[in-house]
Amino acid sequence: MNFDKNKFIASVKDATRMKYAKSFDSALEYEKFNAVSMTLMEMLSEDWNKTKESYGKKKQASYLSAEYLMGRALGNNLISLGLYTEVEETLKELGISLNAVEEAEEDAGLGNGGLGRLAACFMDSAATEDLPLTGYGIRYDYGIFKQKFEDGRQVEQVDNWLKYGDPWSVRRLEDAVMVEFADETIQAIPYDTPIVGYGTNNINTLRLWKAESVDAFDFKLFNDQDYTASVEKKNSAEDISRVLYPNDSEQAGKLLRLKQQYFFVSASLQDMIKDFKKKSNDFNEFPEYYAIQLNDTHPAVAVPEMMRLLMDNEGLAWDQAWSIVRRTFAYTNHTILAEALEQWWNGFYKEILPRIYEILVRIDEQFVAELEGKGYDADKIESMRIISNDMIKMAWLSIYGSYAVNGVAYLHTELLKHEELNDWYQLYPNKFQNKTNGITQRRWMALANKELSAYVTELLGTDEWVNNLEKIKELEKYADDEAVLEKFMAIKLQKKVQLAEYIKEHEGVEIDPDSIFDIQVKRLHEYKRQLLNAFHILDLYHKIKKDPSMDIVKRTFIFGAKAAPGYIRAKSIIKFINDIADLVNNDEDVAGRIKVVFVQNYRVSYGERIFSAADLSEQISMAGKEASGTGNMKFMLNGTPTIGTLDGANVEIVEEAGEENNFIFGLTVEDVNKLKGNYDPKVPYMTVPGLKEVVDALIDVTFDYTGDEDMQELYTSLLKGASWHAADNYFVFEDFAAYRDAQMKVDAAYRDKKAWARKCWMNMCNASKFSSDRTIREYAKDIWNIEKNRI
Ligand code: 26Q
Repeated sequence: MNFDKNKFIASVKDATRMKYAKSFDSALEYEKFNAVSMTLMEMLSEDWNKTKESYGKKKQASYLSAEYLMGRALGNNLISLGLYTEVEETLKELGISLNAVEEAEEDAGLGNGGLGRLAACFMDSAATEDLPLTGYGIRYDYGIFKQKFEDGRQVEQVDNWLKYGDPWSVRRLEDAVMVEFADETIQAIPYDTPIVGYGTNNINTLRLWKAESVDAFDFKLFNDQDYTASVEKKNSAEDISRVLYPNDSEQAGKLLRLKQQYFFVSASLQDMIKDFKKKSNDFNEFPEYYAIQLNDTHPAVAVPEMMRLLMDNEGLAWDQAWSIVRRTFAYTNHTILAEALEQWWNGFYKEILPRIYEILVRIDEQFVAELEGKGYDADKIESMRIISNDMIKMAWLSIYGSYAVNGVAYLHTELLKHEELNDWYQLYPNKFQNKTNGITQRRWMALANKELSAYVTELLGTDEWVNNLEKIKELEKYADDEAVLEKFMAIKLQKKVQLAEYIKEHEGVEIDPDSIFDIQVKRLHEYKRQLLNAFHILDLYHKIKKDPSMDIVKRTFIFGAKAAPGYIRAKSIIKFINDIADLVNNDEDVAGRIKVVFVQNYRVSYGERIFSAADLSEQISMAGKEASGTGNMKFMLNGTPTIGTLDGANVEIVEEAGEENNFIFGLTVEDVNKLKGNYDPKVPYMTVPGLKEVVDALIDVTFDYTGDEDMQELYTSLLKGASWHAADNYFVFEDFAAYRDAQMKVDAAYRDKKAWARKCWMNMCNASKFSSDRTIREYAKDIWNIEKNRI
C-alpha cells in the first residue's frame, strides 16, 4: 500500500483529537495504539469494500467457527500492508516506539488453542491467496481467561479484551438479523474485522456476531423501580455472546453453549441467504455460490438450521432442501479424544429449538431408512444413527450432512478412516480427505522473528518467501556454510536474549541465554504429557544431586499452558511443575545448570516471543492422540529441532526435515494399540531406574502435599487408574526411558555446535509444507471449489 508520511501523521493526530480530545503527544500508549489503528482502518477501507464487492460475484466459502484466536492485529496488519518499516520510522520521528504501541494492544483471545489459532491462520492465508473466504463466529465480550499463578497454582481472571475499545472492528447494524429461540428472539449484530492479505490489495472479512436484546429495558418495570427485572431480558440476551467456554477437550453439555452455537450459525446462514437472494432466486444454485466449512462439530447445528431456513422461510420441499444441504457443507474433524466428541441431550433441543429438533428427528429417520436399505444390522444402525439414547451425535450429523470430511494431518486422517470413523468411511469412502494443517509465515516468521526474516530475505535476494514459502527450500544449499550457520545461530541467541529479558520482567526469573531453551507450550492436557517432561526434569535433578560433577549442557526448561478451569488433574500438573521449578531453581548444588520456568498466561503474543527463541521443541503426546499440532510447525519454521513421538503432524515434519535432524522416540500408534489392555504401569514404575523416585514426588516429602487430595488423585490415576480410564492411561511410564534416552541424545548433539546449527537450518529450510497458504489452497481446490479473485 502506498504511504504518504505527512498524511499519515496528520491522520493519526486527527484520530487522537477526535477520539480522546488530546494531542497525540499527550496520549496514553493505548490511545496511540487506537489512533494508529484507526488511521490504518481508514487507509484500507476502500480496498476492503472493493474486495467484498468483487467476491460477491462468484462462488465464495464461509468458515463457521466458534473460535478465532487472532492475537494482536496491529503489527501483523502493518507487515501485510507492507508498511511496518515506514510506520516504525514515522513514529520514531515523533519520538514514539512502534514496539511500545504494539504492546498496548490486548490479544484477541477468542479461542482456546489449536483449533482457534488454525482458524486465524486460515483467515490470513485466504486473504493472501486472494481466496474469497469469510470467517463467521462469535464476538465474545470475554475471551480465554487470563492466567496467573498464586503459590504455583493457576488462578483465572476475566479477559476484558475490549476495555480500551476495538479499533479493528466495525459494527454493522444494517446487517443485523434476528435469531429465534423457543422463549426469546435475539438480535445478532455483526462486527466486521478486515483480514489484510500480504502482497495483494485483497482484504477479507472476519464477521463476528454479538448478541443483543431487541429492547434495551422494560420501561414499566423500570418505572415500578424494579431495576433488576427491567434489564433481565437485556442481560439474558447478551449472556449468549458473553464468554468463551474455556474447555478444549471435554464436552460440557451446557445449555448456554448450545445457544451460542445456534445463535452464530443461524445468523451466519441468514446472512449468506440474504446475499444469495441478490444473485439468484433458484436455491438449487446455492452450492454454486457458497461452500460452508464446519470447524469441528461446534457449528453442526447448521445442517438442520439450513433445512429449516430453506423449508420454512423459502418454501422448499424436504428432498430439495436436503440435496442443497449435502452439496453445501464440509466438515473438519480436529480430535480423536472420545470425551471431546460432542453430543447433546435431546431435551435441550426440544426445549429451546423445538423446530430444529423436529428436523433432526426426520434426518435421523431418513438416515436409518438409508442404512436399512443397505442391509445394515440393528446394532450397527444404533451405533451410527444421529439420535440415539436421547443424545444427538454432532459428529454423525456433520458427516451425514456434508459432502466432504477431513482430518488435519496424514496420520490423523488415516486413524479416522480406519479406526474412529471406520464405519463412516466404509459407508462414504469418497467423502474422506486429508488436509494437513499449516501456520502463516507472516505472523510466525515475518512478524515474530524480524531478525531471521531479514537474513532469509538477504540470502534469497527476495522476500518472496513471505507469500511463497517454497522459496525457503533454496536455502538448503547453505546447510554446510559455516558463515551462514554462524550468523543464523547468532540470531537465535539474540532471540533468546530478548525472551530472557521478557521473562525476567514478567515472571521474575532469570534465565541463561547460553543454555538450551527446551520448550513445551500448548494447552495443558494429560495426553500432551507435560508430566513426562516434568518427570524427566526431576530425574535429571536427582542425578545432579547424586553426582554433582555430572557433565551436562546447561538447560532451561520452559513451559506455557492454560488448564481448563474445571480440569483438576491438569491444574495439579501445573502446581507440580511450578514446585519442581522452585526446588531446582533454588538449589545451590544445581547452580543454574538446569532451570525451570512456567510462564504465566501463555497466549498468541507470548508465543511470538517463544517460538523464535527455542532450541528444542517438545511434541511428546501419546501416539495417536494429537490430531496434528501446529505449535510444532511454528518451532520448525523458526529453526528448532523437535523432540517428539510419531504423532500428528510430527510424522510429516520429520519426513520433510529428516529424522536425523530431529529426536523421535517412544511408542508408535501400533505399539500403543498392542499394549492397550495388557499394560501394567507398575512394571516400568518398579523397573526403570529413577522412575519410581520421580513419580513418588507426587506424594512423598519432596513437596509438602499433605492434605492435597487432588495431587493424591493424580498419583492414583497413574498407578491405579480412575473409574473411566486405565492406570497411566497415556503411557507416561512406558515412554519414560525412551524419552530420557532421546534427551541424552539432544545433550550430546548440542555439543557439536556446527552439527546442531545444521539440524536447525534443515528444519527451517524444509518447513514450506506447513504454510497455511498451502493448506488453504488445498481446501479451495479439493473441497470448496473456489477460485482466486484478485481485486
Ligand atoms: C466442545 C464442546 C463443548 C465445549 C468446548 C468444546 C471444544 C472446544 C474446543 C472442544 C475442542 C476444542 C478445541 C480443540 C482443538 O484445539 N483441537 C486441536 O486442533 C488443532 C487444529 O486442527 C490440532 O492441531 C490439534 O492437534 C488439536 O488438538
